[in-house]
Parts: sequence; C-alpha cells; structure tokens
Amino acid sequence: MWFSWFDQNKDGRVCSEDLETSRNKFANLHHLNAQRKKVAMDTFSAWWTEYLMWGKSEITEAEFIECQRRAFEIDKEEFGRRMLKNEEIVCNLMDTDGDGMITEEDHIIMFKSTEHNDEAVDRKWFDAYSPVDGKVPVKTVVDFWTQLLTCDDDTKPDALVKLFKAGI
Ligand SMILES: [Ca+2]
Ligand SMILES: [Ca+2]
Repeated sequence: MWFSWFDQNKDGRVCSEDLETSRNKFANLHHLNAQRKKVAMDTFSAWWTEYLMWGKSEITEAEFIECQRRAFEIDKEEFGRRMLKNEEIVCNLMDTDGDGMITEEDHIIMFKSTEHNDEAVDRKWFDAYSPVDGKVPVKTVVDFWTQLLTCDDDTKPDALVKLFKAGI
C-alpha cells in the first residue's frame, strides 16, 4: 500500500523520474527560495532513493516488497529503526519552518507532490491525526506512519490502513 502510493503512473515501479517530478512539485508548491530549495531537494532525493528505491534508480513493487521482507526477517528491530528514520526524515521535510508542527497545508503539499491532488481527500488523511488548530506535531505523523510500516499484527486497528483500504 505504501509503495503504490508513490507509483504515480501505476506501472508497478518507482523510479528516478518520479522522484524528480515529486521533489520539484514539493519545492514549487512551498515557494522555496533557491537556497532552501536545494536543501529540500537534496533531502527529498536522499530519502526517496534510500527508503523507496533501496539505493537503486528504479525498483519494481515486487523487488521493493522483497527488500522490505528480507530486512524485516533478518532483524526486526533494525527494520523498525529504519522505518522510524524514514518517517523522521520525510516528516521533518514537511515541517518547512522547523517549528516541530505540520500544518494541513504542509501535508496537502506533500500529498500533491506525489500526485494525490484531491484536497477534500487529502484533508481526510490529515484529520486522521486529530489536528488541533490545523496542526499536528511532527512526532504524531512520524508515529502514525511508522506504526503503519512496522506493525505485524493486522488485527490491530490502524487509522491509515483504514484510509488505504477505503480507497481514499
Ligand atoms: Ca511508476
Ligand atoms: Ca511547521
């Protein structure tokens, strides 16, 4: 579910061109100046390449699942740390003003960067975090997505799984 989220053209693979499109959209929607744009673009690339493409320039869904499965089987705790790190990087990237909070606008921009363009839908995802005054702490978002990526008990209720399964 998580991987296919980033497979914007639904051809079963995620590649460097997708990364290029996403990071440009992210920087442009945030209206970042040249210096901040460079930092954000570099972080975006490093994150995407490591955690989505496992260091490759292109990866299929089957390869991605195999990489994740192997890492999980080899060392579950290390896998958990890897997924946490992944979410810390991407959630801190969303917090462009560095105040430790992610606004609804920040979140919508990240969704739009990966071609999830329907704002009404994007707002439902943001609501899952129970925001206060249109904001949530970065850590809350990190926790939600790390839980999604690491929990091996599929009977445990998961707000994000519910949204994925609802096809939202
Ligand atoms: Ca694709
Ligand atoms: Ca912020």
